[in-house]
Formats: sequence, structure tokens, C-alpha cells
Amino acid sequence: MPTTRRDFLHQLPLLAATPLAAATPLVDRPVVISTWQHGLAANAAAWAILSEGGDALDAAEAGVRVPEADPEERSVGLGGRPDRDGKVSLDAAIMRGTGEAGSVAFLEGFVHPISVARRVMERTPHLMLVGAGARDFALAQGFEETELLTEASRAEWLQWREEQPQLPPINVENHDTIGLLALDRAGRIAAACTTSGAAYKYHGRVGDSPIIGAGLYADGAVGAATATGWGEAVIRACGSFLVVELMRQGYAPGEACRLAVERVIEKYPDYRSIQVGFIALDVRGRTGGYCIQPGFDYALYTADGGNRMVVPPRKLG
Ligand code: SD4
Repeated sequence: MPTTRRDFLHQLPLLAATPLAAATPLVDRPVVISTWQHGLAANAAAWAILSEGGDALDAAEAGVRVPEADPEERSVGLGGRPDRDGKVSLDAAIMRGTGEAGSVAFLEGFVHPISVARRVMERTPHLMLVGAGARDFALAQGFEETELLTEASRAEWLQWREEQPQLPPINVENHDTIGLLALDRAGRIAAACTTSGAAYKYHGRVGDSPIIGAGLYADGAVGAATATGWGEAVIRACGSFLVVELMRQGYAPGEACRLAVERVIEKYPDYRSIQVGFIALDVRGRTGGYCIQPGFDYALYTADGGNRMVVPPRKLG
């Protein structure tokens, strides 16, 4: 089982007030956490690598490749919802705690943008490639071009065009970007994030997921974070970077996520109409998450044994 933090809920109140630097060393690893419904299968793939002593970066990539290849997963990779013109475009990024990172945005026609992002990191002097240039690079690297729009996604898109040609809000029903954080046995930390972005977005729109510091961030001295939800709001707050910086200041992962969500709220007056969430993992193996969701002023999710966020939204005040 990819569960490593059975006692997470019990420890949280105690650890929340403990500055990272001054804390007694408490290292629980390996650990993997990820976002949302399809996180468990992804975690299992990552865990297969981590439990054998493998590298956090390999685990992060392998984990998120699972929903990328799943045609039933409608917010990631193959089968992802298209833009308003009926084209599926993908965003993905991967980052090591060392600061090395790779990213692709507005990439059409490849099932595994996360692996293309990793190649950008490993085989180019760059960090980010977009659109046609990213496609040319993927082809040159031997990735196979594939039609990503499935019949089911196409039918839904046609219906949307017919019935309701506005941008639907991102909410629990229509999004499932995966962000995954892994800490390996050797203490290396990595993050990966991959998505087809907002359903029926403008052609060419790029969200937070491939933006280092917004959709994900990893720092081997502190920890890692990743975001899900309305990317435009996450970018405004440099969300994932902010979570990591808050952990650097001594906040526990869940607290850091809550404060980052509050920053998003400050920067995005229309926050009641959007969903935004962060998950975080520190280098000691502690995990946390926090989320807002339409219909709730604040909705708190927490981690279930390091697997995923499962506690239903709670209205606070
Ligand atoms: C985006 N953050 O493109 C992504 C969407 C998302 O689950 O998280 N969907 O804005």
C-alpha cells in the first residue's frame, strides 16, 4: 500500500507549531501523495519505484503517466477535454529538489507530456517548450503522435457547444489534474504535474500546471508542493512556490497550504466561484493539503495517510 503516514492526522496539531529548522529530526520516507480521484493508481505506480529504493523523479513521472494514459480520465492526457475549438492541448512539468526542471505547455498530440517535459529538462539547455516547438521536440525525441480526443470527449464537447457555449467553472465534477509529490528513501524530493487544463478553454490557453512555482515547486532543503484548480488564480499567487516558502519559514505542510489558499483568495476577489487546492510534502515526510471549492467559503481537505485528500469540505465560519 502506498501509505506512509498512518499517524499523520494525530501528529498534525503538534507539528504545526514546530519550526522546521528547530524541530527534532523526524523523517518518514519514502512518501508519495497526489491530488484527486485518480491519485491512488498513480501513487501505486510511484510506490512500486519508491519502495524498491528508486529515485523520486522516476516515481513522480511513472505515477502521473497512469492517468495520462487512461482515456477515462477526462482532465489529463489521452481523453482529456478539448478546448473550445475541439483540440486537446496539454500542460505538464516535472521538478527535482535540486532545482532542475522541465516543462511543456500547449502541447498537442502526445499521451505523455510529463515524459516530454522530463526530456526538456534532461536533453536541452532550456526549461520550457510550448506549442509547435514542443511538438517538434517531442517528435525528434521519438515520442509518437496520437489523437488525444476520444469519442466520448468529442461527444461531450459537441454537446457543450450546442447547449452552453460558455467556459464551465473548474469544479470537482469536471477537473482532475494530477499533481504528485514524492520523497524517496535517499531523501530526494520531486514533483510532477500534468493536465489537459480547463475544459473548453480558449485555444492556446496555458494554466498553472506547467509553470514552475505556480503548478508545482520542489526544493530539496524544504519540500514540495503542487496545485489543482483554477490555474489563473494559482498563477497570480505563485501558489506552489509560496507553499514551499511558507514551509521554509516553519509552517507545517497543511498550514502552508492553507495560508497559500488565503493568498489566492486575496488576489482573486471572485474566489467563491473557483476551486483551488494545494498539497504539500516536506523533506521530513510530513504531508498536508488545503482547498477551496464553490459553495463553501473555505473547504478543508486533509491527507488520508499520505494517499490523497478525502475529508469532505468543511465550512469554516
Ligand atoms: C489549469 N490547474 O489548467 C489546471 C486545471 C486543473 O484539475 O487543476 N484541473 O488551470
